[in-house]
This record gives sequence, C-alpha cells and structure tokens, in this order.
Amino acid sequence: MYVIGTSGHIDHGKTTLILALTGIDCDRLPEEKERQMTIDIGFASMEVPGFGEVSVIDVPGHERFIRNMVAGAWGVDLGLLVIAADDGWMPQTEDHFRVLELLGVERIVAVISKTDLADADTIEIVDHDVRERLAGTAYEGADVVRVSAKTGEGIEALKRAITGNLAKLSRVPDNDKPFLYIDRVFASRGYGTVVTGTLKNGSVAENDQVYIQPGGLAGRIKRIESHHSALAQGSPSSRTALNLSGVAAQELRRGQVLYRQKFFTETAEILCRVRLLAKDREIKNNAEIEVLIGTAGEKGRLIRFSDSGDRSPFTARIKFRRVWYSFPGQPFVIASPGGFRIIGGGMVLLPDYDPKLRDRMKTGLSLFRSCSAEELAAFIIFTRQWIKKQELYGMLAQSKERIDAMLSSLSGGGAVRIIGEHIIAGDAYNNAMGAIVRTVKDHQGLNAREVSDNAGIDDEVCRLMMPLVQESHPVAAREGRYFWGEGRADEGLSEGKRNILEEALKAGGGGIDIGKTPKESTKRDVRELISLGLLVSLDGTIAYHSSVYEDFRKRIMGLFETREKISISDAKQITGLSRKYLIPLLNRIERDGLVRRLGDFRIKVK
Ligand SMILES: Nc1nc2c(ncn2[C@@H]2O[C@H](COP(=O)(O)OP(=O)(O)O)[C@@H](O)[C@H]2O)c(=O)[nH]1
Ligand SMILES: [Mg+2]
Repeated sequence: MYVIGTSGHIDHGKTTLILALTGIDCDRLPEEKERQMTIDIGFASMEVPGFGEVSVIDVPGHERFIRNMVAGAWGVDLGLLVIAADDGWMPQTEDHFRVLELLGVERIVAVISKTDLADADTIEIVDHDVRERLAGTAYEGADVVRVSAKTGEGIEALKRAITGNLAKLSRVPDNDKPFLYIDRVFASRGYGTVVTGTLKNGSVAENDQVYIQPGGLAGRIKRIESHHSALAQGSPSSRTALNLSGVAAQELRRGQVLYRQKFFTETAEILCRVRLLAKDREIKNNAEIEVLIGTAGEKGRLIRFSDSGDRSPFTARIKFRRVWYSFPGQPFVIASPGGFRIIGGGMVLLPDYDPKLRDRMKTGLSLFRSCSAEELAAFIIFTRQWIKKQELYGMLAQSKERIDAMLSSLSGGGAVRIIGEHIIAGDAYNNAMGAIVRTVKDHQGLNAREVSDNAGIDDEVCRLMMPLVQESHPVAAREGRYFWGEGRADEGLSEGKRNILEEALKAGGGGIDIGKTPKESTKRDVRELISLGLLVSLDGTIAYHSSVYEDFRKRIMGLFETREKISISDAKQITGLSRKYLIPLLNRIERDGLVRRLGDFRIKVK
C-alpha cells in the first residue's frame, strides 16, 4: 500500500484538491472551518485502480504549522506539490518541496492548481518555472499536471498521473520491523484506546505485543482498522488505526513511536548528516534547534562534528534535551526552536554518539558515498570495531535477512570479518591479530584471558580469534595456555626440521608420509613441526607444508563462489590431487570447521 501527501504554500488549494480527488474534506476542526485554513494534518483515502484504497494526507501550508507539516509529510510515498496558477512558486512551496526531498519522499507530482484563475500565458510561465525549479533535484522530470478543483478540469488527468507514479514507486519495504509514529489518540467508548498513524517497515497483526516510547509503555493490539475497515493485519505504508489494550489514552500523545521489536536506540545524542536548505539558513555552532522526526519533535543543540567549513552537507552531533528514539538512516527535519522556520534536515548516522569513539567516527566517515543501508552498517561496525550480530539486528531497521546479506557483502569485500556471533571491522581484525601475536611472542604461557588483557582486546573476541591466530602463526596451545613456537620456518629451527620443511614444500600435494620414515627422530621433528603449525597433518600419517595446505584450502573454498556445494570431482579438478590425498585433505578442512559433509558433497559452514 502507499501513502500520498499534499504539500505547498498556504491557500494554494491543497485541501480543496483532496476534496475533489476523494470527496473528503480534511479541514475537520471547528477552528479550521472558521479560519478556512488547515492547521493540523487531515486524512482521506481514494480508490486507485490497481492499488486499492490509497491513503491521502493533507498538510497545513502555513509556516506557523511546520511541525504539523512534517508530521504529515514523513512516511509519504508520493507527494503532490501544489502550486497555485495565480500565485506561482512561493516561499512555503520551496520549503515544503525541500522537506519532501529531505524526508526521502520517493516521487512527486507537481500540481498547478486554480487554473480557472489564471490566463493561458500565466499558466505557461508557472509551468515553465516549476519545471526549472525541479531540474537538478531528486524530482527532475516529475509530471506537472494542471487542474482546477473548481471546474474539475484536469482532475482526471491528475488521477491518471497518480496511478502512473504509484506504479513507478519501488516496493514498500517490509522488514518485519513495523513502526508507527502516533499522530492521533482517541479514547473510544466502545473500544478503549485507539491510536492512528502511518504504519511503516512491516505488518502488525491482532494480538501483537507492541511497545511505545518515550514512556516505556507496552500494550497489545486488539483491533486494526485502515480507512474505517477492520483488518486482521495492518500492512506497511498505510494509514492505520490500532485499538490497544494495556495502555490508557492519557499516557499517549502525538510524537510517540509504537513498534513491535526493538530497533530504536534510546539516545540523548546522535551523530548525523545535516543539509541546510539554503545559504541564509546557516546554523551557528552549538545553536538551539528543534529536530522533527516522524511525528515527534525535540529540542537540542547542534554541534559541528568535523571542520567541514560552511559547506553543506556536513556531519554534526545533536545533543537532545531529553532522550528519544531513532535508528541509523532515519531522516529528519531541522527547524528553529519553536518550529517557526525550517533550517534544513538530515539523516541519523549513529543513534548513540559515544565521545570515546570520536577518532573512529572521523576516519569512518570516508566510508560514505550514498549513505546506503550497507554503508551505515559498515560505519557502525567500523566505529565500534566489533559488535555482536544480535546487537546490530536490534539497531538497524532492516530485516535480519537483509542485514545478513549486507554483512556477507561487506565480509566479501574485506570490510568486516565475521567470527561466530561477532562482527569485527576489517582493520580491527588485523590490529587484533597483530596485538595477539605480539603478546603471545612476548609472554610465554598466557591463557586466553591474560592474552586479551595484555593485548587490550575484548575477551570474547580474543577467544574467538585464537584459533585463527594459530592457523596462521606458530602458536601452540597446551592446557589452555599459549606458547610461541621456535619461530617461523626460517628462524631458529634445527637443521633436521628445516630439511623436513623443505622436503614438504617440494613434495607439494604429495606431502610427507610419516609412516614411511623409519627414523624416530624424524617422526618427532614432524610432530613438533605440526604442533608449531608449520606442517599440517591431514590424517595420521600424511602431512603438508602449511603453505601447501593453505593453497589447496583456498582453491577448494574458492569453489563456493560459484556453487552451493562441491563434489569430490570438483575438488579433484581444482587441486589435481588423487583420492588418496584429496579425501584426507577434505577431512582436514572439515575438521577446521570450514565445510561439512552433505551426502557425497561438501557444503560451506556459515
Ligand atoms: N477558483 C478556484 N478557487 C480555488 C480552487 N481551489 C481552491 N480554491 C480556493 O482557494 C482557497 C484556499 O483553498 P484551500 O484548499 O483551503 O488551500 P490550502 O491552504 O492549500 O489547503 C479556498 O477559498 C478555495 O475555495 C480552484 O481550483 N479554483
Ligand atoms: Mg489546507
């Protein structure tokens, strides 16, 4: 489902246009009737062929009601930017247009309204002006439709443009993490507490347990309505009314966010990307601002993060007066305190600004090109250096599957390493590896905890990395304590051992067969070389030089780039080994935990 929303200067005919499109008068408040002016957001819906019932939101154009305008415009999929033919593009048209862009509204249709009040030449000039203003923005080339709500001229053409533009929208994301910013609260006689809002990012069902912040409230969904029909399930991107049990209407208000599973971070300070509307909307460092996000608004101070000069966009911290809730990638609008003037807007990069990570953040900013979800994930992992998968799932608005896909793409590019349930930034992994190796070298016989303390690395990460350290370095483990071996292959080994290594290297895939060696001392040397990690034992008797083993292992694991599972003959082809060596080699790779058997095939262990 999709949500359409109007925007534009006051008196340009937005509310009248919605009446003409839907038959619904959105100016429902007595004060709105009296002053003939939209003060609060209004709601309607229309049947669009092929799309069913589409929600329509009307917003106030008056600059005094910016908060309400943003509360209506967030979550809109298709914007109708209304420009009166007799008045042209006005300051509020410009502001609203920029707000749509800042909030990431995907498409717009520009509507030249009140064509009955202007002559053909004037309409032509306005049309030309509108197209020119759209050029070079996210909405370049948007449809421009001329209508008169009074005569009905152009209304059918507008309906067709709406259908055409809805068809071009990308699919509404369903990340199974639904949320709804509350815009209205009722205490209904028959039902109890009812909240309304635009449902995004997932579906909700009857009986779902939901949480509401700020306030730390929890409730259960008793009944779901959309456009006055009861539904068993609420779908994303539609106006939704939720009848809740377990929360009283008095505890609820516009600006609270309702969600099912946690991915909003409670925060008093964020790191964000800020874009100013225009040069004259400069924000002084440390200035008081008001941040409008969803239907919420909160005051705070904006502090420039890096010396980006006067250029916009720039990176900044926002310190809020009170804690509130956000997620990476969430768009917002910045207004002057009191919400009288729109200054700019931006996007949350990190919902929990931590001064200790300042240097990592600074360096990590270079990861951003388009501020995609994947870049945001990479940035979080980079600044934290490591994070548990579970924590990342609870921080991002994407589904677990999407996050896993992003992680595998990031790990494919080397930006992150995934070890079990941990995700480690690529550079942090290398540094940790270096620190562990230095520590083990300098202090013989430390246990894992002591290694992590000495290396200054998280205990759990260190424990996870030890087997990987051992794989690539001569580190032996005895009874939970780590020992640096006699050195690398080229250092300090006895002549006998060096000869064995040389022989093993020359033998390549033939390896060396301990069973064929009569000499006890050679057998002992081989066993020691194995414990140093310089030789790799395939089975009881065959051992490979570690670099030979590495080479075969890489070739075999490389097969998984083009297939899900590999057969013996696949492995045979890529290694050129006979079964005699190939089977023990595959068994060794299996013991290393990289593959497992599935019938006659080997599949990759994730
Ligand atoms: N002549 C004419 N007047 C219109 C038209 N559309 C709206 N109006 C009038 O313009 C005024 C403002 O309209 P309204 O819909 O409240 O504008 P909004 O502030 O953008 O919502 C009202 O008096 C409307 O009757 C139109 O197409 N033709
Ligand atoms: Mg209006």
